[in-house]
Amino acid sequence: MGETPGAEGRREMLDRRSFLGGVATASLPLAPAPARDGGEDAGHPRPFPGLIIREQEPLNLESPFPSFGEPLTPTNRFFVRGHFPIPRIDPAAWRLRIEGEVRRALELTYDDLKGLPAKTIAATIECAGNGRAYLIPKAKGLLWGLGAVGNAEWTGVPLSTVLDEAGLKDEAVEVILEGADRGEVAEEPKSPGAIAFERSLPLDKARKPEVLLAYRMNGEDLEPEHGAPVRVIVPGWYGMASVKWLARITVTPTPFRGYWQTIEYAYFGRERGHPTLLPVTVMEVKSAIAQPALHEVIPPGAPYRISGAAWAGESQVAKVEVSADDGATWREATLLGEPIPFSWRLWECEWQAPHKPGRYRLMSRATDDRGRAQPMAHDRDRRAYMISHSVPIEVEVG
Ligand SMILES: Nc1nc2c(c(=O)[nH]1)N[C@H]1C(S)=C(S)[C@@H](COP(=O)(O)O)O[C@H]1N2
Ligand SMILES: [Mo]
Repeated sequence: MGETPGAEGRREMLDRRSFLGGVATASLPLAPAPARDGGEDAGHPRPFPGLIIREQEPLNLESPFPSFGEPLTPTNRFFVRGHFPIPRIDPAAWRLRIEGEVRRALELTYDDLKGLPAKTIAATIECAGNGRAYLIPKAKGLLWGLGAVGNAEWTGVPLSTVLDEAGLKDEAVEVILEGADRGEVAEEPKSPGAIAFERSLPLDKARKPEVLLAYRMNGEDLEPEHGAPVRVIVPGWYGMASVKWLARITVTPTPFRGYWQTIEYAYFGRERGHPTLLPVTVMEVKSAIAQPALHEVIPPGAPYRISGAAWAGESQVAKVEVSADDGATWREATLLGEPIPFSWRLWECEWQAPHKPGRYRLMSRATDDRGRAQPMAHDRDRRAYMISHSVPIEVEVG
């Protein structure tokens, strides 16, 4: 790059490194489409056995949610969500540009980034379309069941470290995070030709210490499917904010209105009653039942341990309750382990299966520490995103 501001900035950064030490609907839940095993396909490498293929190209894989029982989702069971073909990027050739409303444009190599002080954060990532299979009427888009969510440990450099190095100008209001993946959205609403996957963060979130430029997931280098060599992790926000294959950061003087936050991943907020299209951001409070699985057969009269996970975006899960009588009565579940900010909380609840054989519907509902309760029905203003309502799991006692 020669003597560009980028090269200058990079040198400065390296020199200063040492200083940086510092009830939804009346009807029954729909079973998601029959699953194919993510390890079955002969033509593709198979790092992901046991995942459900929702789409082959671009690759979209769902976790088998009923098999969850660990606080951390193993990487090879973590859902994969992509809009375009996966770019394969040689870490040695990777460059991250930081430009726009900054005092010094920077260009970082993989080694530059790895030389900066890193931290590790456990964070739950949920796709904003998770649970879409349960919407009635049937929604457009990928029909995820319960498993477009996972909890992993992410290691990387806070985005704020890099923004501080570049120096934000007074005019700066947002950062656009741009992935290296590109393509044309062929179905309506179409994109204006080939576009990148990119999302913006307002500066107040971009500067939060939890937002990372991550290069490791669960202690290993990122897999290509999860954004190698470097992705953004935006704890507390729906997955679309956590841009994979990060290539460029552009600091802007105005809010960004790109495709992936206006046409897609946007919902209707209400400002003084006027519906206003807003980008999807913070995760809602939500719980889901992992065990029993849908249509599981349970012996009558026996104790059964219902279990699952609950998460609440930027707040904490305060309680989870379970109902076996369509919401007439609720029992408080036990929250397991300790609360970890931005991470889901596993929970369990003993249930005495009825003696009378038949079909029963189990529901869970979470409440967060700000008093927000998980809704029983999907709010239409959210379109096909932020699907957080309680999904009943029907089981067969007999
Ligand atoms: N560059 C890029 N980043 C992306 C996406 C994408 O298509 N391209 N998909 C987003 C969406 S919608 C989600 S839910 C998460 C999923 O992350 P994962 O595939 O590691 O589970 O990545 C986000 N980051
Ligand atoms: Mo997503």
